[in-house]
Amino acid sequence: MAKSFFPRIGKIQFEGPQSKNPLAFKHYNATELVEGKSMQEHMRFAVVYWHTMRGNGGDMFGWGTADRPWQTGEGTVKDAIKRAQAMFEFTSKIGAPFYCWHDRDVAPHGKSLAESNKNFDAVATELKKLQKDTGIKLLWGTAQNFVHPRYMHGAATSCNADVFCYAAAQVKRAMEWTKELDGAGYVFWGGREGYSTLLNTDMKREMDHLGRFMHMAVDYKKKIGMKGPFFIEPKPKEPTKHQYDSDAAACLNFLREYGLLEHFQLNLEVNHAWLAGKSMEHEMEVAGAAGALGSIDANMGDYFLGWDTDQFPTDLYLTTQTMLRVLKYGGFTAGGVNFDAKVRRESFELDDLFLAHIAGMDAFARGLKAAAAIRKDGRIAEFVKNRYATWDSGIGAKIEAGKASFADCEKHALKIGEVSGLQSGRQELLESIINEFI
Ligand code: XLS
Ligand code: NI
Ligand code: NI
Repeated sequence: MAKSFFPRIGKIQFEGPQSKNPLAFKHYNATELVEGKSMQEHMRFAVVYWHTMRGNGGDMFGWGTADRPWQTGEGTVKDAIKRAQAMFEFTSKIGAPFYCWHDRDVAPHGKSLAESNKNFDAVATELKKLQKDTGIKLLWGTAQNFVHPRYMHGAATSCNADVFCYAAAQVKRAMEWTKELDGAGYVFWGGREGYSTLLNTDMKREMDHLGRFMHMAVDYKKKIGMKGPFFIEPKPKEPTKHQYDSDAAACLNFLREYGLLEHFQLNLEVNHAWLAGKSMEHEMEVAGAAGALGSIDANMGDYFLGWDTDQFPTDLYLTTQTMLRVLKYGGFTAGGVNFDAKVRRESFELDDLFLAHIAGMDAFARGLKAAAAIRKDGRIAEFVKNRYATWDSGIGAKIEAGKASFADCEKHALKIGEVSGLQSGRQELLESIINEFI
């Protein structure tokens, strides 16, 4: 067995709500059944390679702060393999069944595409071995098409066709490895697919290129017999001013316009929803209603900072609302709860990685339990159902069935003379009912 990176920490155990042990779960009990399914199966937690392994706490104003013993060396393939071992040790000890990567988190950039591919192949071969040894699975893979300077104008939406090809080649390889590593899905987050000024941008042409790119990906997926779904991850801004995949509705519109909807679902991220001025539950409803709720990137922002702070999700209202939607739409199949979250710059110790994931996993466990209890209680669902009662019979039912015209509506309105029987929306009551369960 390789050297341990977390020698002082064993496998994190469930100790129950009374426990004061910071390195134990108080609510996440992997095997506990909720609505007939284990917590582990409900949530399908994943640890991310980028923040957890590669994040160093650096920001625009300061150097990295984080103690990360695997971040040593020259950034060689050998170092990357050591880091992979740290990743699997961490993920095993925290008890998450899945992990996620970008190609370039895993292995170093080479001087050419061929060299980058070689690096990636070498580390991914080690990942395969580590997956086998630990039983940890890949939730999704993705290509990092935004860090390198070649992607300054975008990848699939770059003004330069050579860049498009480079990006396609990277996605091709990342898809191959996702398939080889049995990834449950594959993600497209449009890193720099967007623009900063229309003065230099042919937006329609860029969108057409993005549509083309996605069709090429779909074709390649068929060709290699890759099974899991593709996910698009919306985000409205950062790094560009206007990202094309701005929110769930914009992504669905893009997918419909380019005839791609049957091949894609959405991977929704809390902080991205907030940047779009939307709540996570709104985004989930939009995706769910279109049959495209695929997976979630679990994190949260800060109410007072307007950027993607990617904090660990510890807000119980958020996790409850999130799990209410997950349950409403039948649970995850290929997707899961992926912690696209990073510890604060001040939380620089190794233990903080564990503490943060425990906080997030416990918050989701409580959210799941609260959501199940709210559903069992039934008052909220019944309220919503009754609120639409006028649509269940008479003129309402006729309209829903497509059997009424404007003239029929007019006749009905003339007959009743005025609307009576409007009922209160009871928002405050409903909010206090939610509070009963939190
Ligand atoms: C960045 C995104 C990114 C994707 C994967 O804001 O959240 O991390 O999840 O490319
Ligand atoms: Ni994300
Ligand atoms: Ni993000």
